[in-house]
Amino acid sequence: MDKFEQAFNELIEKELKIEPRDWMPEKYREHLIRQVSQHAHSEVIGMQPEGNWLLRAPSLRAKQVLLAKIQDEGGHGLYLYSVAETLGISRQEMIEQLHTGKAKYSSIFNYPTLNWADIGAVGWLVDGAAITNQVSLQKTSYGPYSRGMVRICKEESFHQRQGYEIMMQMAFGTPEQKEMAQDALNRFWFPALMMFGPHDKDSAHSSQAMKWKIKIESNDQLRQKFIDHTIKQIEYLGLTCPDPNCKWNEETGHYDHSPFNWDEFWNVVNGNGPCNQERLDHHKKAHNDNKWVREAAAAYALKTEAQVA
Ligand code: FAQ
Repeated sequence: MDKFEQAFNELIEKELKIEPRDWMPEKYREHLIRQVSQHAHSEVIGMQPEGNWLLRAPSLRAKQVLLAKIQDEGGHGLYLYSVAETLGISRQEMIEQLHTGKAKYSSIFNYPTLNWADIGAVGWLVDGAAITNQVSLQKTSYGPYSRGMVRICKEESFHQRQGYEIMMQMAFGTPEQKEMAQDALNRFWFPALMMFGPHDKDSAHSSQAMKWKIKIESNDQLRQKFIDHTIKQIEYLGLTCPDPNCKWNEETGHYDHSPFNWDEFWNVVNGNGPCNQERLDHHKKAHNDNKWVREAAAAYALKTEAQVA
């Protein structure tokens, strides 16, 4: 082991941060580029299922709140692309990897939002799951990613509450609204739990990620944490958990759950979910349609640079 590797290992061991100009193993850099770029793509693609309801929000207030939330998600994508750029990949390369299917984004965004209750379920469950993971990632070993997570988590907690507020309005509304809330919960429960990734034993990257302290808690630990605190929120709403086996277990001190449908998960991850094609087509179209904006901004930046020089 040379002195650079030794210095890197010491920083990891002492739970200090690795910064962009520090020496790092090539595999650590590649691992982070993969994870952070996929995280960025998830934030950006995640704007689509919610954007679907912007023009149909039931009140001006609801529309303003949803618009602010969706803009925040776009902002999170931009922070995260910037984090990945500090590791030596360009934004253009990341977008190409998304468009060619080399880079993934979260499975959850390949499910449709069919009605307004689904917007509540996305904010409550999807942002709730994202926060559970991201609070843990605040302690990740790569400095820019960790600092980005601190800011993102503050905004995500507002997002989770806007979703829960919609769920409360629906669950405490008319019987039809309550039924819609239950139906949204039924459809989003298992896909939200699968956002945490495969079980630890099947997770290809977890073991190394935990050695490098990129991941602080495992997929299963985070999933269990999310289940444990969300069940109480389901009860408060007067709704029923769609998993009949979700019962408190005195021995483990956690809620149990049924086995997940991993075939469905991998099917969605591998591009065959209900909305995969639509999400990617939409992103590609927006990217191509907005080419002139990127060109104009680049030309303006060059002109300003020349004037300053
Ligand atoms: N979907 O070995 P692992 C949000 C892939 S942000 C798709 O366990 P890892 C905000 C994984 O990439 C939500 N693919 O992988 C919002 C790998 O494939 P690869 C996104 C998945 O990296 C709310 C393979 O399976 N959050 O929601 C998924 O150690 C509302 C093997 O898996 C993040 O990205 C999945 N669910 O753990 C926005 C957080 N799970 O890369 C708008 C950061 C696994 O070899 C609206 N990411 N895969 O081709 C992470 O923490 C991790 O990357 C995990 C996966 C936990 C997602």
